[in-house]
Order: sequence, then C-alpha cells, then structure tokens
Amino acid sequence: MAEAFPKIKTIRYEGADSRNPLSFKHYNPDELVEGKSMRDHLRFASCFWHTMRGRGGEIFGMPTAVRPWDDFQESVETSIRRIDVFFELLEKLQIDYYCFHDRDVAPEGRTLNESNKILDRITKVLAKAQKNSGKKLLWGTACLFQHPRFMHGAATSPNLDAFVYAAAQVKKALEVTHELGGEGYVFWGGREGYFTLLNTDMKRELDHLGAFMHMAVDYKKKIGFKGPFYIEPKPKEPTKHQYDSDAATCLNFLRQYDLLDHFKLNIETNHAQIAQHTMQHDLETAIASNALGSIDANMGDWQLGWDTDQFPTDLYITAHVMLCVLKMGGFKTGGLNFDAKVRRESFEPDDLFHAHIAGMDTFARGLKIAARIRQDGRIADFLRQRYASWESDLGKKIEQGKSSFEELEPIALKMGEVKTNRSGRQEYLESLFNEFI
Ligand code: XLS
Ligand code: NI
Ligand code: NI
Repeated sequence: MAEAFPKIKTIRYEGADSRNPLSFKHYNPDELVEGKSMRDHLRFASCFWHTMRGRGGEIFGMPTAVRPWDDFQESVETSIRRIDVFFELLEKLQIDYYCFHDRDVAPEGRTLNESNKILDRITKVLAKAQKNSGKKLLWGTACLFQHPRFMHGAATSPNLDAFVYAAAQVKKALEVTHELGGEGYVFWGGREGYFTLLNTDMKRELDHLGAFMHMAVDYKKKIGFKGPFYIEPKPKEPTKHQYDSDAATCLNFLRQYDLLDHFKLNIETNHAQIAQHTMQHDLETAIASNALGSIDANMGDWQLGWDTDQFPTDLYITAHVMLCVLKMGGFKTGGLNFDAKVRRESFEPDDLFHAHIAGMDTFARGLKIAARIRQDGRIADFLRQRYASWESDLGKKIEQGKSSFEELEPIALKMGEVKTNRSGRQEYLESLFNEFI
C-alpha cells in the first residue's frame, strides 16, 4: 500500500533548539534517565479508537477530520487499510505500543458468531503488522457501550441477556488480546452505572459486576493469560454516575469482591480531573495499595466539566505523573497510552503527528523534571523532616500497631500543649518545584 503520510519521515530527536515541528525536542528514546532509556521509562502507546476512528464529530457539528485513506465504512477492507495506516504512524512516531477495543479494529457482523469471525480475520492482520514492525499490544479491551443492546449497561444491566452477551464478548476479546501478546487487559465501565436510582438496584448491579469479574479471572487463568487486568476509573460519562468513579472507589470494589490480587488500575488524567481530583491524587491512591498498573495519558480542561481527552501538554501534570511513576519503580506491564484526540479544528492528517509529538515531548520533559527533582533531593528532605517525630521509639511503636490509647494518655497529660508544630511551607515548596520546570 502507498504510504498514508508520504511527506512525513520518521520523527527524530533534534534537541530543544530545533525549529522543525516534525521533530522531537525532548524525547530522545535511547537517552538514559536514572540509568534507564526514556523509551523504557515512558512506554508510549497510541490508541486505535481516537487515532484511527476519531472524526471530530460532536452533537453540534459534523465530522471534520480529513482522512484520505478512510471511506468511513464498516467493512473489513477499510479496517485492514486503517491498520496499515496506524502502523505507519506508530513507526514514524517511534511509538512502541498500541491499544484497541475489539470494535474499533473490526466491524460487527450480523450475529455474535459473525463478529467473532471478522475479529479473527483482523487479529491475523494485527499479528502480522506487529511481527513486521516489532510493535506491541499494551492492552486490549471490549467495547461494551456503543451498541444499543448495552443501553442499560453490560455486566450491570438489569437485562440478563445483555450480561450474557457481554460475557461472551469479553471472552473473545481476552482470547484475541492473549493471542496478540497483549501485556494487560482493560475494563473501563462504559455504561456500568446509572442515570437514576429510581430504576436501579445498586447492590444487585455491583454484585453482578463482581460475578462478571470473577468469571473473567477464571477464564484468564484457563487460557494462561499472564498480564494483569486493569480497571479504569471514571466518575461520569456516559452515565450520570459510573460505578468505577475514582481510584478509591475501584479499590473498594476490588477488595469487597476479593479481586485485588488480579487487578490493578489504569488511571486516566482527564477522568481523575472530572472526579474533582488531581491526577496525582488518584495515582497516589493507587500506589498506596500497590495497584497502579497503567496510565491513560491525556488531560482535560479545568473550565469544562467533561472528558475532553486532550493530548497532554501541561508540564506540571507530566512532571507529577512521572514523579509517581519513578517512585513506584517504573511501569511493569503498563505504559503511557495517549487516550487522546486531536481537536475538531485540528482536522488535517498531519495533526495526528503534531499531537503525538506534543504529548511525547511533554512527557519526556516531565520525566527529566521528575528525575532532577529526585536528584536534587530538597523536596524529599523536606518530606522526611516533616515526619521526623515519627522516627522516635514511640512513633515506630504506633506505626507497628503496638501502642494503645492507655499508653498514650499519660504521655499527653505530661506533655501539656503540643509544642513542636512546624510550617507546612506550601508556597516555598511550590516555588521550589517551579525551579525545575
Ligand atoms: C473512555 C475511556 C475509554 C477507555 C477504554 O472515557 O477512557 O476510552 O480507555 O475503554
Ligand atoms: Ni477519557
Ligand atoms: Ni481511557
């Protein structure tokens, strides 16, 4: 097939002084940071849904995207062409990983059986493209939210038929992900939630979701899929309230249904933001339970309340994200998946390159900023100092769960007033952080 982007050659690192918009100014794949290549730290992925299927349409306006290779039909031929174009893009951008939903890569057939057969054909095409290019599947997932059959949810639908259909679809998506060597598998609860509690038995729906996940775990073991499952939190959209609202809610669900051994979280920046958290908050929440698996790297707009899925260009966010990732010792099976779409006004094919380059360079800088902050050590020292009183024998005893109210009361009575509080120095720390930006 002729190239889809004949004028664009492989994007290369040219350094911060380069004026070539189609170059990396900061992402230098083989450059070492803390002894590991940037490529291995960042593990970039592009997503098939936004990159290849996004057309810039919204409720007020028609699609704007110009995609000369695409006739926008749900056909196998078009699907195959899209895969060719996608892998050309991955290669030219030096992105090592990708992610997909079953239905973004392959059209639905008239029956589930036919859909499965089409997906099998497409899986062969993907396998070949992976082999030829060395690109890898970061994770796969099933689309359980687009088709009208899932109008009331999938695993949490009040309609058993929908649950059964969803189970069969996830079974197949798991097989395909496994066949393609996927490093993980994502559950994003597309319509697992509600619009009104007047028609919803919440407890029952959550029990069903728990049962669904246990079946998925059983099946994963059966086929020998070793990668982790990830739950991707999101508070709303498309439903008013999604059951997987945020990291803490997901962890509670996983603990309650005894699933935590098999799941980690895939945290998306924009989702954390519309949950009224910072990305850092949800990452820290996941890390505290040893459950940060992967990241959907994008960002929202603080003036808008919805999931705008913008390419990440905010250095503060990427620096904080990479501080978290370095702190947990790096990704294992996860990575930075650009679950991001070009704006409706950025309609030209080249914008796909500009957008990914922007995200990759912003994360490369975030990584370098984070590494410099760690090397400098002043913020870590401050934190250590702030908790220094806990290094005492009494502090250690409490942390080990070996103290009691009865032990502490006489100490408090003798101590009198709490004397040794120190300033939290927020403004100083924010300004110190700025030194590295
Ligand atoms: C939607 C989600 C979705 C998941 C994959 O908001 O981000 O794209 O990442 O199903
Ligand atoms: Ni999103
Ligand atoms: Ni996502």
